Amino acid sequence: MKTCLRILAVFTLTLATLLCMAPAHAEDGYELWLRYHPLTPGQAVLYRGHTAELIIGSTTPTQIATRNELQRGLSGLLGQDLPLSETVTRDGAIIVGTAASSPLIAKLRLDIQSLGSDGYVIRNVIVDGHPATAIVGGSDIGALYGSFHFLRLLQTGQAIDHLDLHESPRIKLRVLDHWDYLNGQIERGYAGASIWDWWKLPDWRAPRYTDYARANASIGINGTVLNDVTGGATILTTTYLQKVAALADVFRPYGIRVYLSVRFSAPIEIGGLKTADPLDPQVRAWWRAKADEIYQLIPDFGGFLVKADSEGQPGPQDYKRTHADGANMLADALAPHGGIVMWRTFVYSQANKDDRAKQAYEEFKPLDGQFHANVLLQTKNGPIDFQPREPFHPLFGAMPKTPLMMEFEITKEYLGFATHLVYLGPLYEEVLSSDTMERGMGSTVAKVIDGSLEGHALSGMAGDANIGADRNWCGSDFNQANWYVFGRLAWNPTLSSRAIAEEWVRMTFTNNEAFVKPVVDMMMGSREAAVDYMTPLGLLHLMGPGHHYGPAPWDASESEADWRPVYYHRADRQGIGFDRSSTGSNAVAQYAPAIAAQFNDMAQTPERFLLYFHHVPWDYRMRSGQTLWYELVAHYTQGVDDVKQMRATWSHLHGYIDEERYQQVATFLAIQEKEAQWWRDACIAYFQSISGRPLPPGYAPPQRSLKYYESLTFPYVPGYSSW
Ligand code: GCV
Repeated sequence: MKTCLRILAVFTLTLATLLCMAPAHAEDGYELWLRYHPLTPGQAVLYRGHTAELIIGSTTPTQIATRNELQRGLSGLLGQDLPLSETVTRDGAIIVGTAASSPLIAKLRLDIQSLGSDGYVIRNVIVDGHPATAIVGGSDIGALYGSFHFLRLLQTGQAIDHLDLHESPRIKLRVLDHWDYLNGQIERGYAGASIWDWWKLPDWRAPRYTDYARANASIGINGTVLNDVTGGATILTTTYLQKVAALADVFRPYGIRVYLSVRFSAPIEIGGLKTADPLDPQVRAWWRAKADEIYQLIPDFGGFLVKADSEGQPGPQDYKRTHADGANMLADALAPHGGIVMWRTFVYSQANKDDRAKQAYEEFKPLDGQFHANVLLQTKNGPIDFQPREPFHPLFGAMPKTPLMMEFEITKEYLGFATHLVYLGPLYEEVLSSDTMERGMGSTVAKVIDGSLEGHALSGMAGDANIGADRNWCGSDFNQANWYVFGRLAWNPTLSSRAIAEEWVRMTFTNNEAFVKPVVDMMMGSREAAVDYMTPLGLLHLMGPGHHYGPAPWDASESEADWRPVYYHRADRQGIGFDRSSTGSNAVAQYAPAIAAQFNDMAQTPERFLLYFHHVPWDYRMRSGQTLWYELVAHYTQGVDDVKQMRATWSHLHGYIDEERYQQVATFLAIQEKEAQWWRDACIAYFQSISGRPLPPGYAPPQRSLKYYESLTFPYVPGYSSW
C-alpha cells in the first residue's frame, strides 16, 4: 500500500487533473495517437521535490528507440525531462529492459518466460527500498511494446499505482499491406501519395519513416508489405531491393520486418526466363537465387505476399498448377532464411459463371493440408470484397490443416473514402467474434486466425493500409482510429472495439469525459449508419463502377458480370436479393451444417444478411411486422438520420479540442451527410423504379429524379486512375 501511495505521489496523476479542457492550440494530426501533450500544464514528475529517473540500457538500436520514446513521451506528458540513471537512487524510477540485458531486472525475477519475446510485464516494484515501475520485456522489442503501453496508461489517465500487467500478442504476424505503386500512386488510397519516396531512396531516409515505425510499434504491428499486390516485378530488381533494404534498416529497431508483394511472372519479366511454371527447375532456381539476394541485403526480410490467378494477375493456374504448387515453390525459396509466404485467397474468375461468393472456397478447400509449413492463406473477412457488411468468409471454418490469416481493409474503399466518419472497429469485431462452428460452438474466427483452434504455429492478420503522404497520414483524423484499432485487434483479436475507441479518443484528442463519451458513442454507431445509408439488410456492391465512389445500383456497364451491382442485388418486380440458399447458388453449404441451416432459411437468417442469402419478395413480412420494402426505405432513411445526429453531436463539442481538427471533422461530417442523402435517394429512386411500390407514409421522396442520379459522372476519383 505504501508503495502504491508513493508511486502515486511520484506521478501525481489523478483523474481530476486529466479532466481539464485541452489547450486549444494548432494541431494538424501528424502526431496521431502518440500525442504527448502535457496532461496538466506544468505538471512534473516530482517526489518530495525531486525528479524521478529512467533506468534503461542504451546499447542496442531498439533500446535507444525505447529510451527516446520514453523521454519524449514522459517529458511531453509530465512537463519535465527524466534524467537517465544506472541505478535506483530515489523513489519513482522507471526501469526498462530485459532480464538478459539488465542485472537489475534479472534480480527482480519477474516471470516473463511464458509471455514470449514480444511479451512484457509492467509492474510496481521496490528496489533498494525505493518504489519503482519495472517495464520488462521478453526481448528488447517486448520492452519497447511495454513502454508504449505505459505511455498509453498515462495518456489515457489510468491509475499507475497498482500495476501488474502481463501482455503478449495472440497473433504472430501483425502486418500492414500497402497498396502503393512505385510511381507514388496508391490503389484505393485517399490520403495523398505514397509515403515511400522511392526516387530518393536509399540515400534519403525521410524522418517520417521513423514516425511511421513508432506509430506501428506503439500498437504492436510488426510487419509491412511495402508495395501493391497488383504491381509489377521491378521491386525485385537489385536497384529497388537496395531501397527496400534502407527502409528495413529504419524499421528494424521498432521490430518491424519488411515484406514484398511479388508478381508470379517475375522470372519472365525480370529474369529472362520463358516460363514462370512453379514446377520448372529453372524457375525454382531463379526464385531461390532471388531470395538469397534479398537476404544478403535484408537479413530479417519477412517474406512474400502474393495475389495470383486473381483479377488478371498471373499465377500457377497459367501452367495448370495449383495454388499449393505456386505457394510452396516460393515458400521453399524462403524457408532456408526463415521467410514466409502470405498467399491470398481473393480469387474469382470471369470464366467461372458460378456465384462469385463461392469461388475462393472451391479453389482452396480441396488444397487443405497441401501447403508447406511457412505458408499462410490470407483471406478477406468476407466472401465478396470488403463490403460495408458481409458474413464471415466460409474458408475460416473450412481449412483446419492450414493457417488462415485475416485480411481487413483499413482504407475505406467502400465506406466513404477519406471523408465519411466510419469507425471500422465494430466491423472487425463482428467478423472476429463470428462462430465458424468448425469444432463446435465457440470456434470463432478469432480463434481460427490466432492459430489456437487448430494449434497452428503461424498466425497472422493483415490490414490494407490507409496511410499516405497527407500531413495527418490517413486523410482524416478519424481514419487514424481505423489504423489504430486494426493494430490493437491484431495484438489481441478478442479486445472490445468500444474500449479501443475510447483509448484512441483519449490519446488523440482529450481525456475530458464530456468529449470522450459522445465521441465514442458516435464512432460505435458510425459503421451501422454507413451500412444503412449504403447497403442495408444484406445488400452489397451497389457502388459506382471502377472508382467505387457513390451509389450506382443501376449500373451494368462493367465488362464483367460480377463487377456489376445488378449482379449482386438482383432486384426485379417480385423482390430483391441474391438467392444463395439451396434453391439458389447454395453458397450456404460452404458453412458448417448448423450455420448453413440457419442461413438457408429465410425466416432464421439474421436480417442484416437477409438479401445476401435470399431473393425476398417486396411484401415479405419482416420481424418488425412491416414489409421488406418498408424496412428498406426505413433503413436508408435511418442511415441519413444517424449522420445528422453525428453532426449535431459534434456541433456540441466545439472548444474541447483544437480548432483545426474540430473544423475539418465538422466539414467532413457535412460532406458525409450530403453523400448519405445522395446514397439514400439514389438507391430508393432506383429500387422504387423496380419495385413499383409507393414510399411508405411519412418518408420523404428522393430529392432528385433517378435520371439525374444516373447521369452523374466523376472524373479523377482518388485511389483509382491510370496505374
Ligand atoms: C489490390 C478490390 C479492389 C482492388 C484490390 C482488390 C484486391 O477489387 O477494388 O483495388 O486490388 O480488391 O484486394 O486484390
